[in-house]
Amino acid sequence: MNIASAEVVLTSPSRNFVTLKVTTDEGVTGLGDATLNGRELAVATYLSEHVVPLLPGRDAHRIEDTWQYLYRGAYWRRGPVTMAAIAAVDMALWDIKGKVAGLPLYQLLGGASRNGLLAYGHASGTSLQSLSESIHAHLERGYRAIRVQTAVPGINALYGVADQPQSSGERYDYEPAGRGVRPVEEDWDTAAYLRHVPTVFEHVRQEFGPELPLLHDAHHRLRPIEAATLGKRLEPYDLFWLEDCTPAENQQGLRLVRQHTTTPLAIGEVFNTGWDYQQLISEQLIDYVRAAATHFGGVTPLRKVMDFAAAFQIRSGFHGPTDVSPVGLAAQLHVGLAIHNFGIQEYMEHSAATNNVFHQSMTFKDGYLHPGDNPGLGVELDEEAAAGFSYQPAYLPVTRLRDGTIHDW
Ligand code: KDG
Ligand code: MG
Repeated sequence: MNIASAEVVLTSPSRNFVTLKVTTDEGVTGLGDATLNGRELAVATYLSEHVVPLLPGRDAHRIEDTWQYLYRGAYWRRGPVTMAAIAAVDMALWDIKGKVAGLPLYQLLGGASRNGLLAYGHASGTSLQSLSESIHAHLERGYRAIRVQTAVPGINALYGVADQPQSSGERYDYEPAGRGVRPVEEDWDTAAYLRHVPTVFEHVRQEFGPELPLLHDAHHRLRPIEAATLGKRLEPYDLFWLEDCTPAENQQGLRLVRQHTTTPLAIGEVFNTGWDYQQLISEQLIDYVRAAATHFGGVTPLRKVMDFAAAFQIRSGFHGPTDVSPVGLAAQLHVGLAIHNFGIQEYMEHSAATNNVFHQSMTFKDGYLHPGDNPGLGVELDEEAAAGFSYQPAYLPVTRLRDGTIHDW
């Protein structure tokens, strides 16, 4: 069975998504996610100009061979644009293989290692009161693990904090960042953040008790010594993880963080290959792998990095914000269900408009996700609905310090 054609679908039902649809000469179709938030058109062009023309006539079953062909054949290696494009092809071919076999993808990866995937939701608040309401709302929706982000006195606008107070049952999406041709600008003050965050966790632990798994995302804002300080200050509150405490490029900086704190660390949502994890995993500098199938070259390398991580007792915590499409989310749910070293799965619920474009077999019940048992990935694209939403430029914010210096967002 050969690939007959492939097409790139751009749609924007409340945010932008880049999807690849691959069709075989037997009429089987597969979907892949290539969404790269803020750089969608770069991936769409990479796919349509440099990848789609190479696919017709290739054996649709030779997934590893096609992956290596696209990766090594480009000569230029790695990078988010290339790896998101390769991811889309990889996912689409796994989707096709599952449909041909009549099996959900997780069965092809070795079958389920558990009944469902523990998911964490995003609670946030501009005050302790609204944070508390947000946590309660998430618990009522079934979540059994909660990411906690709050406004910080002295910082005007902050990632991960919903502007509006959340009433029970209301879904929120702190992204997309304002649509427009330029990113908005936000501010940052490390000292204010380091002072405030431990007081928030003290309050949350007092109110919600010791058992609820709590997570926090530092979003690449800290230097190693600052991250070590935060990790130490958070130890009394027993976090499930502290995420992206430093910028990902400085891998050896994590040694310093590790020397000072036992707060578990999760890193890597911006990584795009297993090589980015080489030092972090082999030196046991992290506890959770944050990669997303979409930005990491697809199902094939995600499975490989998790097998490498398993030897070091490092577990998964795949990146699952709404800028990963339902197709990309499904891909990592199948991997998470199959691998032994699953840890937790991030879950930001997609909007109703997105769910009308991408029909999913995935379920969320009592705090656990399951990819469903439809053959392949279990996601179908409603192309007519997708065509109703055209691409709109949208960017993540940029951050400046008080003196105007650009900081990590
Ligand atoms: O596109 C950027 C988002 O994916 C990112 O800000 C979300 O940090 C994030 C997370 O942990 O979900
Ligand atoms: Mg994050």
